[in-house]
Amino acid sequence: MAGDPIHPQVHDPNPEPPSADPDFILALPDGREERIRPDRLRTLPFTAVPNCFVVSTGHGTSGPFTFGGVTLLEFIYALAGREAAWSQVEVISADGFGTGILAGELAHPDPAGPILLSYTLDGRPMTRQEGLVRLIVPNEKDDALRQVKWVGRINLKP
Ligand SMILES: Nc1nc2c(c(=O)[nH]1)N[C@H]1C(S)=C(S)[C@@H](COP(=O)(O)O)O[C@H]1N2
Ligand SMILES: [Mo]
Repeated sequence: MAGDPIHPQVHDPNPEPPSADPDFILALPDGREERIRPDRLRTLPFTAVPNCFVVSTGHGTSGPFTFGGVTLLEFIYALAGREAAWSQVEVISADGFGTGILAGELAHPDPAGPILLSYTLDGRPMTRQEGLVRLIVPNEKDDALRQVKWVGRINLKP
């Protein structure tokens, strides 16, 4: 579907951040919205995932990288509560690029590693150009259509 940020079948990666502002919005299943500052992620449990690759049809494969941050599941539990009812999560950047994740992907992580809201790359903070906060989907090894840089909005869908 052309222009659908959640299903970009092919994509030329955007190298430039859409803005300097790294805050992002969390939309809860009931429609309430909260603005999240990236520093907030540092107060949540830290997980590092080694052997991650960013596989671009443009510039080829880069990595392996160790990305670190909070698992998307821990983030949702901390901010929305463990009892919140949601079946899908959309993670979207202000440049109009995004991906959808099913609850089951978070409940049963792939052996490659859990899906992360990542803010470190090989042990140092990610630059804004690199994403600053970036979704990392460790089992995506043949494309980078889910490795969303510059997370701008997380929508929890009932
Ligand atoms: N926000 C955002 N994230 C994105 C993209 C983009 O255009 N915007 N491109 C994707 C694609 S197609 C690729 S190949 C990788 C490139 O990541 P890199 O710039 O770290 O190499 O980012 C992915 N994440
Ligand atoms: Mo790509």
